[in-house]
Amino acid sequence: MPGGSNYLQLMFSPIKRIAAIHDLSGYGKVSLTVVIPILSSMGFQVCPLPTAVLSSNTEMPGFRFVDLTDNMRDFIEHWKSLNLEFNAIYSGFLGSHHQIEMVKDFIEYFRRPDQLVVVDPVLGDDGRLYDSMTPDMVNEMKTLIARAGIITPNLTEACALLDIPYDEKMNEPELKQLLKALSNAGPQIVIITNVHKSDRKKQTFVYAYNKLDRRTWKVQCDYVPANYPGTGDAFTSVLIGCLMQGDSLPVALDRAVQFISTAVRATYGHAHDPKAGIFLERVLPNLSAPFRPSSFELLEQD
Ligand code: PXL
Repeated sequence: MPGGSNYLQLMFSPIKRIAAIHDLSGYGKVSLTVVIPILSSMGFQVCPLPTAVLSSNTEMPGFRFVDLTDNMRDFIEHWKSLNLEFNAIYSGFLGSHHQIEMVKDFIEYFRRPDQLVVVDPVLGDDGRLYDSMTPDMVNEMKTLIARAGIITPNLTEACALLDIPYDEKMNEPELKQLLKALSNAGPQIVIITNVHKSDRKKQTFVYAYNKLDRRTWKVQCDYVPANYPGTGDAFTSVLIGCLMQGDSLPVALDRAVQFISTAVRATYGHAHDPKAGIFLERVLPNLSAPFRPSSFELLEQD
């Protein structure tokens, strides 16, 4: 009978399974309401482990919040008793150092060969840490990224994880050093998002380093003068889906960047509160469309 403890869940499974450790926000597209539709429409089964339930994302005034730390412990025990196995583990925004520790234990317990372990070390943006982030959490996050295969910090988070001052105008050799220093902390692939260049005020870039082949990639992002919460979650979800579909790292980066850019453009023209996030449903079908890589660049190896 399927579901029994000896059932070969992964080897013969027609569908790959992803444990997604994020919050669930009722309104304003972020976290699980972004992760689940994207990865489901790319053909993967998402098993959410909610860290908290909110009435809306935290950008909305007056949001309500229920912390699920204690329930998480119990849910994980249940998953252990079901002998669940995952092809990927993906964690995002975490609410306390206890939750970060729990994700570390989760990875240790559920680790298996050929598994993608992706940690988005959500700590801050634009040079400052979010109000809820304590020094304890930053330190705990340093030990969590050591257990990941892929991390996707923005520039602010990359600097915080390395205890260096945030410098918006970092040049390319400095960025390469940052990528390598982070990969020396553990992860095979380090992806830094939201990098601005001093000479191109209106453009942002994604940089990625794979320590297996020692190659560094750069992808340019379109500029649209609006900030939507949840685009980081969408970027990392598409990236994971692409890698699990068999794309190379640069093609996965390119597809993720193009998807976000299309989503932002599809949203921007409407009279819409940016705090509510992107109109994801309008662009989800793009994830099944044929893709033409267009903007990735290989940087010179040192
Ligand atoms: O990763 C974005 C995010 C996740 N979770 C919550 C948020 C946001 C961004 O605003 O409010 C609750």
